[in-house]
Amino acid sequence: MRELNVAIIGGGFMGQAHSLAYAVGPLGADLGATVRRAVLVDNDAAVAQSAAARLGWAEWATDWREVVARDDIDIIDICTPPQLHEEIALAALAAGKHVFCEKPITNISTEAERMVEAARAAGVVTQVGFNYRHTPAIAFTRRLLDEGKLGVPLQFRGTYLQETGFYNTDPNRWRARKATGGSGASGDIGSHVVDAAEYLLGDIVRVNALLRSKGAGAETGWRDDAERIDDDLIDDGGVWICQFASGAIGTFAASSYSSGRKNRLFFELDASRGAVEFDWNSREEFRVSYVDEATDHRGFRTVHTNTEHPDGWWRLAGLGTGYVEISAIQFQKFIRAIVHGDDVERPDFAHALHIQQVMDAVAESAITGEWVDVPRSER
Ligand code: SOE
Repeated sequence: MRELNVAIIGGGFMGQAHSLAYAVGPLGADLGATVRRAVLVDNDAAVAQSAAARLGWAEWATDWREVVARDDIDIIDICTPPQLHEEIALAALAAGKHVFCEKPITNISTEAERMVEAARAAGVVTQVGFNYRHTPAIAFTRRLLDEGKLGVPLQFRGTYLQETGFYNTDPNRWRARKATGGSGASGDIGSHVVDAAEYLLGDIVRVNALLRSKGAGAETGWRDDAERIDDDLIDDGGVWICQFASGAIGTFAASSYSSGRKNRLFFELDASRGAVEFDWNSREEFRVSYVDEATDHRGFRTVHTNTEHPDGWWRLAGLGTGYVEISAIQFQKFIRAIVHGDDVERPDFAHALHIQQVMDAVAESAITGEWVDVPRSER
């Protein structure tokens, strides 16, 4: 059987999530190849050595350029801070590697445009780590839309709330600076709910946003402190409204200062024949309502996902499809695309470019106070 050798660049939090996904993914489905955790790269030798041993990588290294050039490596998986994504991806694409990149694809969409062009020229498989969309309940919502069972989407209301801001207080961590992290909660976690929205409803074409920055003082918002918007001020969250190309409309909220919220990605979707409600904190189920329900049975019903649903992990509903499983599912799709040329929809570089263009528009609108158009995607 074909063996695919992976080199992962970055041995931190997402490096661990990806390592678990590589270990579990091939056991959960026939991918047509084995996946070998060949090299873990981190610029800190001690981190690289300990993470490689702990996460089951055959080798460790500190020089990503040397690893990208190796003929025995088939896949480069980028788990570094986003300001490094473009340089590593362009080198890996030039070397003919398939590239998986953590989100955001980059901090600014002009960099992402170059990555999309290089990927097209290289003719390889690319994907970005918008993993929540692979949750069976979200993938099934997309199936209901595709089959017309929900009718025409009317309104999407999505939120992604965490309380990490209160506890991740190191001012020197890369996420705390715009020059390295690119944005605060709006791009870091807001991009996930934007991806879910575009996966379900298609392109967002314009946005209007308010962002708040802790650095701007607790009582004021982003727009009131325009002079405070420097290269390194990041948002602690924000709200924005949008219009989709389909004519549907949407509202979003993202915050890393939502006390008590434990990684709560949540959305409601209203459509002409029904509605869906999803909460990552109850991810084994979702709630659906159909307009044409019998009059004495109208209202939301709770559906529990299992192998009846896309990428359902267990026949027995309620066993759990968590963060490792959705990351394993995303890699199953990535590997199948490499081995079999599967054209199943995946968040490739071209899709991730559009997400970045939406987030760039959110950041611009938060400064100008105006509606900002988003280029149509090239998907
Ligand atoms: C932010 O706290 C974060 O780690 C995101 O960066 C990830 O993309 C998300 O999956 C979990 O939360």
